[in-house]
Amino acid sequence: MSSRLRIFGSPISTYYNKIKIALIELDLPFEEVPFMPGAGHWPESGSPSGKIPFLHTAEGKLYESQAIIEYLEDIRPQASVSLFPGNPIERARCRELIQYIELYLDAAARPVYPAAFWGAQLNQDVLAAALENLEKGLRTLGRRADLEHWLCGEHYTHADAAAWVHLSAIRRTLNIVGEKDFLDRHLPALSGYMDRAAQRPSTQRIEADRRAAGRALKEQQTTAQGN
Ligand SMILES: N[C@@H](CCC(=O)N[C@@H](CS)C(=O)NCC(=O)O)C(=O)O
Repeated sequence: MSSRLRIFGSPISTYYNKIKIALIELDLPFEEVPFMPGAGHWPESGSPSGKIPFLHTAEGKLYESQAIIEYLEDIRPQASVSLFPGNPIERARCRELIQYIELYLDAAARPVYPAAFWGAQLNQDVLAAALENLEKGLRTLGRRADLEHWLCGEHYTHADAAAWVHLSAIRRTLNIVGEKDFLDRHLPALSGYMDRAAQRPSTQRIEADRRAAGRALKEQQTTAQGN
């Protein structure tokens, strides 16, 4: 069991929230340390890649959200319920779904984020490529995920945490760039699934923190522009 876990990053980050959901669901006490990417070269960058999130533990530092998730599972309190299914083939399928979500959906949408969230000009070619890749990613996920329940079946897993953080960010992005119905058109069962995931206390906590951090960031930017 760990004595002290410190997660570095920001509640506006999808990968940070994937880990934060795991910490909450696995009942692991943790501390949040605000850290934005772009802090310079390693080691000032906080992580070797310069990306957030990363985790400091009493035993050492860890980078990359999936490696961190696996570590949290290894140290979780015995009384907590694992967020991986019990049997090996289902556990592997859960990891497979996380790969689909991160490699084929998050990575597909990311080129549009600067226009959606950071004030950059929207490039129509970039948007068209993102939509084409997202369509393929949604088709792939839909073939393997159980959208009528939790993605891996009866129980909530890390795949559901990954689905919420990335797909809700993709949904916000598509709304901003005028593609509001894209997800429903290409994966109709997703909407009911997302409504169900939104009810979960861990989802509600990360969403409240994300909105508060987003507001604080906007205020900071407005103040900086005024100076
Ligand atoms: N593969 C990494 C991805 C982390 C990632 O992309 N983080 C974003 C924030 S959500 C970031 O730091 N972006 C800034 C950058 O790429 O410089 C993980 O799983 O932890």
